[in-house]
Amino acid sequence: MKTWAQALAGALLAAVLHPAWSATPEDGYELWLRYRALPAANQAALPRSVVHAQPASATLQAAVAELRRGVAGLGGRPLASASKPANGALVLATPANAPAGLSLPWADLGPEGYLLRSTRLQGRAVTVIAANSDIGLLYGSHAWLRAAQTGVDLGRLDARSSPRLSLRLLNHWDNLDRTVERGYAGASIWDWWKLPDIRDARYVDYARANASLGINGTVLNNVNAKADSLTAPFLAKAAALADVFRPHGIKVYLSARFSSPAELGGLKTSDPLDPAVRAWWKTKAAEIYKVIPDFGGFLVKANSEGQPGPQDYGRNHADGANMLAEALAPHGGVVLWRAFVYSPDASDRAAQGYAEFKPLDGKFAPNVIVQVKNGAIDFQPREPFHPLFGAMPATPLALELQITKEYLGFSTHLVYLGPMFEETLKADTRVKPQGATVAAQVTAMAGVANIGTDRNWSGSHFDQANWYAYGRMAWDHELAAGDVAREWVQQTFTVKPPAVDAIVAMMLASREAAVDYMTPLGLHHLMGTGHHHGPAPWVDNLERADWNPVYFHRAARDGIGFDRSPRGSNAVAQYAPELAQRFADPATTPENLLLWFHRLPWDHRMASGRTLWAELVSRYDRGVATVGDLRRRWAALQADIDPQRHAEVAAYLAVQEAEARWWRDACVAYFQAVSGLPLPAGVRPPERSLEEYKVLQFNFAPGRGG
Ligand code: GCV
Repeated sequence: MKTWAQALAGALLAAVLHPAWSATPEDGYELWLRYRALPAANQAALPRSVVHAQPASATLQAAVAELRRGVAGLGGRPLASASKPANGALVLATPANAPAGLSLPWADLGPEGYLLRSTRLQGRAVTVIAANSDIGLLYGSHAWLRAAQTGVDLGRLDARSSPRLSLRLLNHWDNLDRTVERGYAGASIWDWWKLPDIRDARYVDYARANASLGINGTVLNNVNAKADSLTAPFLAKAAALADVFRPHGIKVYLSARFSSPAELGGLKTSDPLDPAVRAWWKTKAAEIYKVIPDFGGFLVKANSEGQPGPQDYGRNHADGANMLAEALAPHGGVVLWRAFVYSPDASDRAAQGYAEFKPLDGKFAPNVIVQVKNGAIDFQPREPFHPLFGAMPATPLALELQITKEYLGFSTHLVYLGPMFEETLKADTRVKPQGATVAAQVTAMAGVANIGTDRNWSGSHFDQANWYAYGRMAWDHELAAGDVAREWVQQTFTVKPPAVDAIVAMMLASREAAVDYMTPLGLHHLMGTGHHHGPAPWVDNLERADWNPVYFHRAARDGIGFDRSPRGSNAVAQYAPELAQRFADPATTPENLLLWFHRLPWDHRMASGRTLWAELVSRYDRGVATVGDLRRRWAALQADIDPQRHAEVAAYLAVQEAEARWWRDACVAYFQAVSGLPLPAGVRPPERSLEEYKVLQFNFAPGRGG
């Protein structure tokens, strides 16, 4: 297997020898805000002036600055501020400063929505960007620039968009020493040592990129939180970041360590029902709002994976969350309380979040939002949606997605997560006869960020697409993953239609490929201990049963899979009756979730006519074959992509193909050993013996849990 360095060196050498190398190198820093020159024919439609309110607020200034930057890049022309519309002008309008003669459906736009319309105003042909607020104008300006970059006819605009969710957040798992838990893109972008005095220019670009998607909040520090993040020096640093982000509509939040009253305040306890503890949090909240007047609130991981929480004092999650909510309420802050919990003695880890939280429905204060991961285990390549969605009608819920690819090949594997996000958002919980998607059950979304100090921000060029897709879908959950991929490619790589089609097709194939070569047919949690990279289905020696892959796949001579039907853990009963019934029977369970819900004999007959064993092997093979195909398709795009990024992606795809084979070979070797079955006819035997895969060791930084 080639190392990363060998693969990159090979690709760079190949690229140096290639004649197309005279093109300008790009390093990915600009993300999807590149604003490269439009074809001459499209440049004619670009404006020369922009009409806006004066004096402009900081947010309106950010909008105008972005438009200027965009028009300069797209058309090589300056964009002058004007007080009256000229032909071809952009007009930024709110009800307070709408030019005479402009009548618009303001009420439909809501507080953050925008409208783009080509129209005539005072006898001139103009484009109106309208909103009820300056932040709406900023979002509208980014939308106009997106339209310009993706080839939309700028002379015939008529679009309107408002977010359904009022909180669209990033969660950074960034530690105060600048390491990042599950981060694969360098160090934390928050340079805590230099803050608050030094405000890196990158913070502004971070805010611009997020505002372009509509992300409006960011949790700065890891949910495995240190109490120090709530001390005065760190609050000053967070306040400096809040100042940078504010014009772009982004509020700062902090992860709060539940035991802070004892750790920082010297109290004897952090019991949420203790009056001194409650008073401590109220004082702390007042201190925070003094330096960050628009502070968003706290994110809390409590009584999960060793973190402190209310259960340490015999209290429940609602007691803990409500205490914090009480402290934040006078200031308008919220508590995002995570439902990611599991204890060592549970018979089925997947059932535990529901078991602990469902009985608390309706018991949370109004400014508490319970934050639930998309699935009940932990960001696996495929999980059914978490049964808490739809099960807590009296509690606001946030959907937590993981943008960083902890279980999907880190940053070296090309895995576009748009289809996975779409799968969860559009999953029908069946809690209402007419249907009720997961998206309809939530009031907020949180994405675990994949951003770091790497020049390309996300550790790989294609991982930028996952940040992009998360933000776009948090704004509009009805977007299709393919459409989002298309606009990302057009802004990030090229607008040439055949190349765009080819890259979008690669992206759309990539997630299913990863499921196939890692955990097909509903298998889950087969990865290496701690670091979570690569296959280790044989692991059975960890201190907690539910950290071991063998706990999850239960493979033996007689079959494979986790029985969550009524004959097993009965976790299916946590879903609405219609789904519970569907998932209880292997015949009506979707095949891509079969072994999540059922333990079946190896000769179980699949829809393809193959046995389960033969189907499993064929899925592993299909995954590897698809990655090989991605590599070939990317190689054929060499003339369409700037050389630096083409070479870097090619090098990463080489790593991905080698690691897909590793996953496939190690898993096939292991499952063959436990099943005792011969390989299906014509199937390639694993390259190495099972023992060789088992002894591979990696010295990555240790992670938590299994
Ligand atoms: C922040 C998984 C990850 C942990 C992470 C945890 C969580 O267990 O492996 O690194 O911790 O999820 O979401 O809290």
